[in-house]
Amino acid sequence: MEKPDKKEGPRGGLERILTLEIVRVTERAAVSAARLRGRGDEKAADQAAVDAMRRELNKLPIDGTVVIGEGERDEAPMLFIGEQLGTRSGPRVDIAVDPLEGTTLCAKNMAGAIATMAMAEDGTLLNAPDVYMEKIAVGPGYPAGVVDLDAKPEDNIRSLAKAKGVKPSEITALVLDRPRHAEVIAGVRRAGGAVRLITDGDVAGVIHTADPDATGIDIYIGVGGAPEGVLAAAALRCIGGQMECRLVLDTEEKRERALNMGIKDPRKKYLMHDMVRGDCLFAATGVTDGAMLRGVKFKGEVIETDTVVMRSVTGTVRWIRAEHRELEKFHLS
Ligand code: VTB
Repeated sequence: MEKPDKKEGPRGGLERILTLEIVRVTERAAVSAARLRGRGDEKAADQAAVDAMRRELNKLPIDGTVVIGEGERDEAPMLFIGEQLGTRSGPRVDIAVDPLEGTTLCAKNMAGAIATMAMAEDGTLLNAPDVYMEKIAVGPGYPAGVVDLDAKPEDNIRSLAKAKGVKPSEITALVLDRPRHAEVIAGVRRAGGAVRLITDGDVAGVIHTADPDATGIDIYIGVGGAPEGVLAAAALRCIGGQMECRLVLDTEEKRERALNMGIKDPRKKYLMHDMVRGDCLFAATGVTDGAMLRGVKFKGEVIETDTVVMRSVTGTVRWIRAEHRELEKFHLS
């Protein structure tokens, strides 16, 4: 008898067909948010992306549960953690969403806003509360443990340079431009490394490390949102690389919230495979033009979108430039 192919589902892995389905989801969210680029209204742009993403997710043949979403039920009317999505007739899956990653970037019409989501086998995504998370990430091709979340930034830069076979001065770290990162930035520079600062958008920031030749980024270091951390881990799991993270649970209230989500050790160091334990899919569509993806283009009769979609089972990464001609589907008027 032929063995069921793990790569094709339905018994194992995620259905291959869902790869294209999640592209539709991020495309719709990106188009809806893009209509509100540069209006200075973060909330409205985020809400538009949420509505579109939810509408589309509910059409998918899945029995999905939001594990990374817009917040808990009482604070988010849609795509809240625990919300059930899909037609409920397909495979059970965990869903992580960030309908508009970089709301400020979108509101100010600055580079790098994306609509993004990940889908994984049931019960395999870390259920992270919406708190800060310490993160360090590098791309594929390095020995395991080449960088360490608990090491000094300068030591990580030196270790990475050695593994890459270059001088520390040829290493560039991507860091969110925040006062809390003063010491990280100083440490990278003390080792001789360069820093590239971003104002927002560390999901794409982590993904940049996977292709240093193209992006000029070797390592991501810093404290960002935990939901963004899990989404980035899903992407990196598809394309390869290493990531280490720790939730910042610095108050009793946060520790309590985490405990309610099943997190018993508040100081646990999560490796990529702890955050995304099973097969997963990841997709992101550009809202504004960015280094990774082009933003949505409104061209009268045609809307263009630019999406990357990844699948961990095979490691395939697809870049999908789409021209949409049936515009009613975007519910824009
Ligand atoms: C990061 C970044 C996001 O939040 O996670 C950041 O990737 C962290 O929070 O795009 P602070 O802004 O409070 O520093 C975002 O900027 C927005 O979600």
